[in-house]
Amino acid sequence: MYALFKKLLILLAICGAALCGGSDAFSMRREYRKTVAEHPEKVVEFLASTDAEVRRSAVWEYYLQKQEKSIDVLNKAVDDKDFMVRKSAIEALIALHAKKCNAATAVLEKVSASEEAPKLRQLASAAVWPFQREIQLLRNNPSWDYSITTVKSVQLPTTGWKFILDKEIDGHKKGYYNIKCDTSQWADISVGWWENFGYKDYDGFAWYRIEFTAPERIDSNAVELNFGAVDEAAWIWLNGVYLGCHDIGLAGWKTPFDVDCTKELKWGEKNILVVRVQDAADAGGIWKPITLNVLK
Ligand SMILES: [Ca+2]
Repeated sequence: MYALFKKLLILLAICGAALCGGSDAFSMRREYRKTVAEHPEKVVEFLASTDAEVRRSAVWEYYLQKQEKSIDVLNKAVDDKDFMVRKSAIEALIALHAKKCNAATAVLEKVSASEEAPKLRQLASAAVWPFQREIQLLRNNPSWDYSITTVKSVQLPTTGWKFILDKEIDGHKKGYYNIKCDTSQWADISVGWWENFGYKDYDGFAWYRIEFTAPERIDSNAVELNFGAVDEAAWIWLNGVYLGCHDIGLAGWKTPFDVDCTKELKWGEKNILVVRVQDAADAGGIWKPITLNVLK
């Protein structure tokens, strides 16, 4: 009987410690706030807290205290398993990037290429990716009340494309999208997964380029390029002008999308379409045909 009573007492003591002690999230956060308020330098002790909210606060506080000297901590935090911790780290990096901190820019470029959450990748990209343009499709134009008909559809060539890998993720800095880009070192490729054209197991960035002749001018209200599917993300230029991107993460590999090129298309002439593709996993590339749609 006494043994049972003793066991019960021990059990009560354990439960009491769990309830009042320092292991639950609220007390961890309380402990963090109290400690950092009294000893700001002790923030480093909380960077690896098991509580994500404490980690997030600590990363941000560390950045506020150390500014440029917080790069190593931020570089680590962008790989945190928690979305909000990564978001705080990216926001701190963006603030440093705005102050011309090159190390922050370099980390953001890495994040904009490797972050798995599309929202965070776009947040980083918006700061460092030099091309920004929202895709405005005729059907999404709020001032367009009329029905839309496709008056002509032309499928772009599926063969005769030029292709180059972009392992350093700097093709845009090398001007791969330019009309006059030297493509003598680019390989030949067709529409289809690049794994089928000798790039087995390649995950990363690559660029595609095709020359095509547009139809003679047709009376129309808009011209759009429809991409059947690009595995997984795509950034598009027509005749050297950025049209926009399709970047919705891994799920984007099979999703058709459209981009407007009403102003950029050269009717009845040669046009140059350039597509930067990112593939993060499995097969990659422009694997379904692209169609030019003339809308009225
Ligand atoms: Ca893929």
